[in-house]
Amino acid sequence: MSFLYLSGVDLSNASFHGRYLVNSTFIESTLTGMNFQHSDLRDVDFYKSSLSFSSFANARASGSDFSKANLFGANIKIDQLLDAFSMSGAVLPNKTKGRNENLLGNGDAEKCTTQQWIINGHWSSIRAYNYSKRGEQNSIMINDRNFYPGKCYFSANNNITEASMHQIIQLNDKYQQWIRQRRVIPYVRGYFGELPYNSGQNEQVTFIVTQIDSQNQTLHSFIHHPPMSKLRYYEEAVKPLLANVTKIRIEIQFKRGTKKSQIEYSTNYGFADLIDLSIESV
Ligand SMILES: [Ca+2]
Repeated sequence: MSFLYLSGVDLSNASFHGRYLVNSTFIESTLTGMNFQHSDLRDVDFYKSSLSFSSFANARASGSDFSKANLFGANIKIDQLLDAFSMSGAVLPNKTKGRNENLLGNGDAEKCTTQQWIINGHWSSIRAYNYSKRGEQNSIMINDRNFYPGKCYFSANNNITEASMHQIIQLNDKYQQWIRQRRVIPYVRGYFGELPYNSGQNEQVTFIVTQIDSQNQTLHSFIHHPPMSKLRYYEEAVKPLLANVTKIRIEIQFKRGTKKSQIEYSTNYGFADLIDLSIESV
């Protein structure tokens, strides 16, 4: 048996032990308690299927789409899920919700340099700073979730009123195919705000997400204004991706606080850390 196209079927407790099912489709199917042990499930589409209590022991699942699937209680290893193409919105075996990989490099500033970001303007206008100089930032509890900002964060440092940096994400063929096939949305998360040791200096971080086509034409661009506060983890779904998008550009802008007096400017800029852009199934 090879390629199967099954949509909306019920195969509960059936066995596909050791089968070659590469490129098969099981969209919105009921596959609870299925035996997929030792199966070759590369590039299989399990979108919105119910896979609870199924076993994937020793199965190959690279490139598979588990978006919005229910994997509660399933026997599948985290390595297998990380090897899959998408686990966006899936209910994972431990009941947590799946999300896709961060497509940005060094979004968490943990290289403690601006490596992988392109600085617009003078190269030294944005830097990665060390938290330890301002006190440890090992773990921060926000909205009942733990965040680990780590050693470093980004901020601006020059005498200018604003500075910005960006990354361009080239979407691979698989992502481009997915975008044409499904409604998907870029999702930006980040730890943005005023520096923890400043208060009310009006420094600001904004970010711009731009969708670009293969001809380098801008399809859509939008400026996001995360609310500024001392400690704020921000997350927001961006406009759904257009079918012909091939690249996403994300730009982070740091703006200096308002003028303190006629001659003196505030030297404080906003900070950003844990910047994350993933593409999720809606
Ligand atoms: Ca960090």
